[in-house]
Amino acid sequence: MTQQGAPFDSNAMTLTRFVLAEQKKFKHATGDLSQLLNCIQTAVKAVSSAVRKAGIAQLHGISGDTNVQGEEVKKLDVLANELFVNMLQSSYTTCLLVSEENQNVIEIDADKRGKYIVCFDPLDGSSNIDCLVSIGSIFSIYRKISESLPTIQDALQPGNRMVAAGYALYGSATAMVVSLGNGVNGFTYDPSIGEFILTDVNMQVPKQGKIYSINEGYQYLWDDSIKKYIEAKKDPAKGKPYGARYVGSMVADVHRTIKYGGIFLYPATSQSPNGKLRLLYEGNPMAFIIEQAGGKASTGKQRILDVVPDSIHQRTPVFLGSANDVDEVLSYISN
Ligand code: P6P
Repeated sequence: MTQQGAPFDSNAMTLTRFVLAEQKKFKHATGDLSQLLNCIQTAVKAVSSAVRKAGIAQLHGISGDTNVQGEEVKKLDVLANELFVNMLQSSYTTCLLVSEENQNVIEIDADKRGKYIVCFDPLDGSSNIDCLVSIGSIFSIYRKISESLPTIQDALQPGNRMVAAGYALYGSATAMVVSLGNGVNGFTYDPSIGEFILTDVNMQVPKQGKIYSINEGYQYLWDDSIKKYIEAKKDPAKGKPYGARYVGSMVADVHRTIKYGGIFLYPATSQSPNGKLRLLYEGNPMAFIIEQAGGKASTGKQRILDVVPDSIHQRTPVFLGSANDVDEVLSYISN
């Protein structure tokens, strides 16, 4: 009787193996970054499990913060944040954390302190949870630069000092896309073995796309240059119009942009002069990944990774994706 189903790959390249192999390329590597990334991986696996149970939680009459047995049920974004903070702290590799969920930096206890700073959004797009639209987690990693105890300045480094970045996408499958500064690779979660398997080797953003991604509901609040650019995508002087795609979860919109090309825009508006997206745990990590994949990421005035942050929750306009498409929108902005 032959075995049914797909053959079992006894040598699958897991994210864990990939990170260790990357570590071996650097003879002075201590293994701390590998340890940190594996702890992030554990947090993502736990968040993925919680996200996929969310719908069932609703069905079982869980409303508000207690279930039918009267037990406390945490909101998914609160739970995701706790998972990330606990996994990062217990990695013994971090000294300072910046979370979208915490007003202030999180200082790691002295006995667990390491050399890395992690800025993260534990559950980005959480407004989409109840309608089961894809959501994600985003993280970026920096080395401590202060001589002794970590300070807020360690958390306010420009993105061009980033060591690594990645995101998890809780979509039709759970995926992780990671860059250690040497290209971008995508991994898909295989629940049967509990590992992320390498599925997208050396991801590259197409140089030119055919999709634009922006929330058109704010059209009347945009600068005229953005209005003209979007109009030109819809009614080009020559060639075909672009397609419009907007999920409303940055991770989903950016992932599609990497895979298919095109441009994701979250510009400033007359009501939000710095846009909506946060620099430290949305703009910077996504800019790092996009650039590592051959694309571009701009605030409209400068490279996102060159912005020197003033505060940990500051916002930034975002124009990222295919290099030619970003260059084109910048040509409209500068005119
Ligand atoms: P809007 C989700 O709330 C988020 O932070 C990003 O994931 C997403 O790109 C953006 O906001 C969507 O914002 O204003 O279009 O709903």
